[in-house]
Amino acid sequence: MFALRLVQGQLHKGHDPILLFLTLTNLWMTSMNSGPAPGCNRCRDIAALDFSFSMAFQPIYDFAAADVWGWEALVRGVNGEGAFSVLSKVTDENRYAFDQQCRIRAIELAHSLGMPGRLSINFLPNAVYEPKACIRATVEAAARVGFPLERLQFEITEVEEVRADGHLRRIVDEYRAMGMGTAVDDFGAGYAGLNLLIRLQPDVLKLDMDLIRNIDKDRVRRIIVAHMVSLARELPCTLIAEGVETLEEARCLLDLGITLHQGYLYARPAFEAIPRPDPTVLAELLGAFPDVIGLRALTSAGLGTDIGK
Ligand SMILES: [Ca+2]
Repeated sequence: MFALRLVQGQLHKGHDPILLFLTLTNLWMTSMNSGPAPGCNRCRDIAALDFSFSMAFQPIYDFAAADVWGWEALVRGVNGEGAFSVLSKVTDENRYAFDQQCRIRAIELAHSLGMPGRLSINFLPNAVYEPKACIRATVEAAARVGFPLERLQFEITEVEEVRADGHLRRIVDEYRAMGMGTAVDDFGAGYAGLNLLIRLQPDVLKLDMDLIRNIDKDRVRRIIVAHMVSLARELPCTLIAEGVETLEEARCLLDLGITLHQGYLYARPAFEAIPRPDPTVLAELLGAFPDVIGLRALTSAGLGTDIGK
């Protein structure tokens, strides 16, 4: 019903026909991908992981607040090896245990490092079967170390095929009710992002690095991202640009009104550490955009909409 209202809203408001086409395509794909939810048995059957791993953290900077907004936790080997060395060991059998251990490891590390802002954790949607039961270990880990649930965010992507039966939406609703945030990861990398946006109505959209790369030199990317800014304002939800690598890309994003940035330009992920963004880069950008501080982030309703949340 929400999706239908969204399409009606777009027609009514005369929105971008390309976006409308993509939305309709996604609705059709969603309707072709429905299926019954499996029962919740995995929670009682947690296999022990036969490998160890750790985490690196990368900051997300908030220009409107002139401060770090949060850090994304990224899987690493125990000696800092790349994510693939760990993810290649994840199977259907250990996926649930791995997802649980990722959350716990990220929360415990964030606490031990004295992380002051949000902790954003990548999430394996199909590793969660029954939202209330499967969040228990996460909530317990946060309570054990005193990490507030309101500072936790889960990033959802469609790397794996995601069930289209409302399962993910129930997870998002449960997490939201507990004060945690949800983000759609890699938004704009194919049609999957729109599918998730329609189904989940997340708090945050993370714009994929392919949209950000060379945005200053590419008119089409700028037009698409400008429309995403309008979309975020109307929904409403927060936009984060990920994969920002050059000052020119950062300036272009600030020009478009996107104030939350993540990428190598600011800081590379640091192994078992919470790096701060490069102060030279921040000084350069804040000097060029002095009015950005205090700008209202793209988080609140403003344009009047019948879409609803
Ligand atoms: Ca991510």
